[in-house]
Amino acid sequence: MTDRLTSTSKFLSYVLRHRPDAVGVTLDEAGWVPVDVLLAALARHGRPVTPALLDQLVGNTDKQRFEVREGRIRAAQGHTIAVDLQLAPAVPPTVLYHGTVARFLPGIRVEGLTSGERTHVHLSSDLDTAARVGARRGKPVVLRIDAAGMHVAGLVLYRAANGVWLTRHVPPRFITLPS
Ligand code: HQG
Repeated sequence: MTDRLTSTSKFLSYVLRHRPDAVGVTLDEAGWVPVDVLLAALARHGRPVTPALLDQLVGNTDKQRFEVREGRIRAAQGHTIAVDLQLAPAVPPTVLYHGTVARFLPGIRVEGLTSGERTHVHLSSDLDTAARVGARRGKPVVLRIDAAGMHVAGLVLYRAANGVWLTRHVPPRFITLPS
């Protein structure tokens, strides 16, 4: 991505996941805001985004962080504000992965994976993606999650529009730490 795309993507993520009030917009209960309302608000706050740039962000970025539907936009996942994405529970693949770093392992051993500030724990369907997620914080450690076991135990998993898997909590018994 170009610098402009990256910085715009980060600011839009901030607004649509965490702080819509930063530009004076309100999200509906599922996290949506009309595109024209958002673009006007961004311009008013000195962060103008053209429709063409927005199209690029929605269509072409690596992670498909944003969804556009019927003239509205939302973040596909990653929220800290309370939204109900209205995703249907999904049957997960047998194994999912979570990328983290060694300093979090003692907590994870005891509590499992918790969502922290966010509404959900984020899981990836492939090792490489999980390693990249972990690498944001240091040397990545990839945990193997027994997603089939979670499903059988009645724990609910969701697949966001961009393929990220979401769940409220992963208890320790479903986590294999690297040896
Ligand atoms: C850790 C980015 C101690 C957890 C990424 C993680 C992802 C615990 C951190 C998305 C713990 C939370 C989400 C426990 C979990 N004790 N530490 N019991 N349970 N943790 O950022 O998964 O670029 O909220 O391992 O690519 O790192 O923003 O979650 O390290 O898809 O689109 O607590 O954010 O996407 O960190 O990342 P985060 P995450 P974007």
